[in-house]
Amino acid sequence: MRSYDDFMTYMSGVISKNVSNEDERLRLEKIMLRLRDDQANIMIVGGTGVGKSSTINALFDTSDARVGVGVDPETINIDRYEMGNLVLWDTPGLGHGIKEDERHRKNIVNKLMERDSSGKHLLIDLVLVLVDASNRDMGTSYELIDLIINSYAHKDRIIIGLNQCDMAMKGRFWNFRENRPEPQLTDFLKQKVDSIKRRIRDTNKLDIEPVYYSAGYTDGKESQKPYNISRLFYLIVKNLKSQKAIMVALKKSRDRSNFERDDNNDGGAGYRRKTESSLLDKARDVVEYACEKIRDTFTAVTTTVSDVCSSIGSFFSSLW
Ligand SMILES: Nc1nc2c(ncn2[C@@H]2O[C@H](COP(=O)(O)OP(=O)(O)O)[C@@H](O)[C@H]2O)c(=O)[nH]1
Ligand SMILES: [Mg+2]
Repeated sequence: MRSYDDFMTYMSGVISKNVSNEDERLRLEKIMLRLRDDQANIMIVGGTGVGKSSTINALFDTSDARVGVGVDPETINIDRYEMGNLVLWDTPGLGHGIKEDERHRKNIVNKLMERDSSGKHLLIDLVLVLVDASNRDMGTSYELIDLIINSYAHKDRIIIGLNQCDMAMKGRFWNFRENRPEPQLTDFLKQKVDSIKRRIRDTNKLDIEPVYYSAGYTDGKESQKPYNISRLFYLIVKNLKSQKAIMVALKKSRDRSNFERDDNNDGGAGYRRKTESSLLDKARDVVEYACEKIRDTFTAVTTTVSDVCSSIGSFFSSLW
């Protein structure tokens, strides 16, 4: 039991157990059906070779991904990957020359302002901007970051990832055997994080804490596992709203070893715990939303919430 469908069936079961009125139960089923058909849309944007595809593969189970062909000429450069309730928009960054950049800028802005099918909300639920951690000339990256901050209304749902942190000092001070940075590299990466943070605060009056990580790689017989993907995954879940976070979490990669190495040095346990606790909060939000919609009594809401919280933990644990 780990699909979003299973999850919604389970949630419906728990909620309707506490709804005695037949009419309210029918209304509840409708709400749950609507939530079940919902999708979470994440834009992953960054220059060619920064590691967008590798990051997607490290984070998510892409085995059932359907690749969409751009039909809209305005967004022809954006690749769409649909995996059930999760949709990823793989979007090129800037730095391709004046003419092409102009087109990419338009693509990005259009996508960030696009509405979902209801017309009530923005289509894109979260943006992950990827920057190469070894990048010394940040001009183009800042241009991209500024563009996104200025065009996207959900400022608190912009994540900045510094990928290829293993290569940030040309591979020096990366402990290949233990797959982690040595203190010299950690210092370097922390300085990079701080300088990006400061630049964004000064220019955009916004606080964003970039996260450095490595998506890892496989290259013939050489391969390296990811580092800090657990932290990136946690940030994504934490920043998304209620059911959207759950949809995304249920698409977590089944390869556990992707989530074992991070800056907590505890085999992934710390971020796992934080992610599970965040998911429990999101599940609580879904329950409260559904109960409010059917105008159930206050007692029924609190009973349902505590029912869900006491039994849903194992559902989320099964993701690891
Ligand atoms: N050393 C290292 N290589 C990486 C990392 N992430 C991606 N790569 C490699 O960088 C190249 C470009 O990655 P890809 O995911 O195709 O980038 P995209 O063009 O943004 O989709 C590939 O050869 C990857 O194996 C990383 O964290 N560390
Ligand atoms: Mg790619």
